[in-house]
Parts: sequence; C-alpha cells; structure tokens
Amino acid sequence: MKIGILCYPTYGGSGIVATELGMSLANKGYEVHFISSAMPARLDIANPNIFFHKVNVQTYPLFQYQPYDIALSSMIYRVVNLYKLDILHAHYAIPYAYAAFTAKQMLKEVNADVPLVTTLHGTDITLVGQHPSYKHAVEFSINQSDTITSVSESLKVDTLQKFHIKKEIQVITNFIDNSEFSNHEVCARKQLANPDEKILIHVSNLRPVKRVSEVLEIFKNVHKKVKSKLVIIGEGPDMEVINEFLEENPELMDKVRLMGKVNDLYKILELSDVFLLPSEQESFGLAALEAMAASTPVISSNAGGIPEVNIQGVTGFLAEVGNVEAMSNYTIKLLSDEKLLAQMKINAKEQAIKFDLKNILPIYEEMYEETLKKFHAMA
Ligand code: GMT
Repeated sequence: MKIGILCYPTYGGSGIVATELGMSLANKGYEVHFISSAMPARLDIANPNIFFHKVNVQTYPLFQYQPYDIALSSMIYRVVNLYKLDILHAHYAIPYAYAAFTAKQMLKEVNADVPLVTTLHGTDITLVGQHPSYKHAVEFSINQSDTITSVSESLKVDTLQKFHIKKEIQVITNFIDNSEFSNHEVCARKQLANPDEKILIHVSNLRPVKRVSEVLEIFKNVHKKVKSKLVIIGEGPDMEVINEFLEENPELMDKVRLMGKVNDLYKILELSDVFLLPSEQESFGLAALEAMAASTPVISSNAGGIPEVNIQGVTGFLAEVGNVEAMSNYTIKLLSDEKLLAQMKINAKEQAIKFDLKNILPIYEEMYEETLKKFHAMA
C-alpha cells in the first residue's frame, strides 16, 4: 500500500504522531510519502520506503499572503498522480483535510481519486478550528473525509459537541515506541542536578494553553520543601513568561534549566523524577505518555484527554485546571515519599506499555484496509 501523509513538520504533537506512524509503516514495508512544508523533525529519510515532498510556495508581489493551501493541494495532486498513491492521511484538519479535499476534486477529473483519512489532534477542533474564519471549512472538510479518527475519547466528544459531524469518528489513541526507551545509560544526571536533588521536567511548545507560568509556580512551591531542579524543554511564545518569572525570582535562577529543543529528549526524561503538565486543554497529552514511557510519573491538570493517559493515584496525580496548590502538594507528596515515587515510576511504565506502538499500529493498518475497501465498493 502507498500512503500519503500530510502533516506539520514541527515539534508539535500532531507532526510527531504522523512522523512516527509513517516511519513504523515504512518499516513494515509500506511506501510512505510525506507532504509538508519542511522535512518533519524526526523523519528518518534514509529508509528506502520513505519519500519526502516539500510544498513550495511561489511568492508573487501581488500576494499580500502567500497561498500555501493552493500549493499544498497542487503538491498532493501531483504526488498521488505520479507515485500512484492508494490513500491520503491528513494529520490536523487545518489546512491538511481541507487541501486534501481540493486535491481529491482535481484527481476526480483524471479518474485518480483516492480515499482520505483525517486524524483530529486537538487544537484543530478545540481552539483554532473554532474561529469563525475557519470553522465552516473545518467542519466541511472533516465531513468530506472518508474516515475520521480522533486521538482520544475526549476529543471525539468535543468534536461531536462543537461541529455537526455526519460520520462515525473512530478513536485511535496516540502511541509510543517503548523499545526506544530501554537502553539509555543513565549517566548524565549529575549534569542536571546534584545527587540529593529531584528533577522536575516540563516539555512543550510553550504556548499559552500549556500554562507554563503554573509550571514555574508549582516548582517554586515544591522547591521550598524538596531540594530540586526544574528542566524546561521546548521553545515558544511563553519563553517570555519564563524570563519574567526568573527576573522576579532571581534566587531560582540556577535552579531552572532551559534547554530549548533537544535531540535526546527520551534520555533526559529518563533522568527525571516528575513531569509537570498543567495544560488548559490537551486532547491526549503525548508529552505525558513520552514521560511515562521513560518511567516518569506525571502531575497534571485533568483537561481533555489527559485522564485517559494519566491515572489518578496510579501513574501520577491530577487536579482541576488552574489548581496550582493541589498540583504543588501532589508533587511534594510524591517527591517526599521514595516508596510512592518508586511505585509510581513502575506504574507509569506499565501504563505506557498499554499504549505501545505494537498495539496501535495494527489498528491503523486495519483502518486503512477498511477505508480502501469501502471507497472502492462505492466507486
Ligand atoms: O498543542 C500541542 O502540543 C500541539 C498539538 C498539535 O496538534 O501539534 O498537540 C495536540 O496533538 C497532540 C498529538 O495528538 C496531543 O497529544 C496534544 O494533546 C494536542 N494538544 C492539545 O490538545 C492542546
């Protein structure tokens, strides 16, 4: 089967899921074509079953805004035609499902139409997709997809509440490849913290929805009770929030380590004691699952799909969005009790194994087969 994957190339969750899925399919022998504005961050282009097609936007002085969606549709059309793709898989409704719909209309003209799978990831439904500038186009292109999947039950419920969706939504949860976590040598811990200090970690794209100010407040509270360091990985608009916090709390300057984007994320997660995720919204919380795969318990809000991943009192603790006090107290409780911490590390890993790639990949494969069967039966 030849599969076209349309995704963001950046470090955001949807791009990571799309890339990991595509690479796993390629490892199983599928031919996978990535179509994106740049090479996806984690893509292993050395794999002979993987192809990358960069969307080129032609600039022209007349355009105030460059028409990316047209360039994307044209590229989808060309790749499907040239490489005889069997199926398209759009990750994130905007602009991928929309551009794929346009490409399909063009492909119909040359009798080369293929089915479209759209995977909803979160903010395409709950945040940006709700804006009046996009809402109708998002709803339309979701309804035009042959198969719709969502990464959690919570996102499915949100989608059905916020849009008029005429088709079944299949939940296929995000996944993690646990084999990538087993062999790291845990030797660089001393580079992050002293032996008597605990390591708290937060990983995100530092957008307002992640509530990084609360990560800092939690750490401030925890640090008063437990010797500790805070590691923050990622880049984004709220880096300013961090800088301001450090200006106002200079005593924490050498306790907070800002690492930007890193290549060896999994290794750093394995060195950490607790992962903080106080997000306002989170359709799934892939970052929390990555932490758990590294045997790191999670203190989080109970937003969206997080409770489907982080289990209260088992893999960590959850509190209402904005309840910094509860999240601080949970973190202090966890880090002050070695027995509890050790047990939760084990539980976190066990939970991550339930979401292992080995369990989820066959569901995607079956979904592709079903979609193709229905599409060709209707043709
Ligand atoms: O907000 C992000 O972290 C990026 C965003 C994306 O689409 O790139 O993430 C969303 O998709 C991830 C992968 O499915 C989910 O794990 C995240 O929970 C979701 N983010 C939100 O819903 C805020």
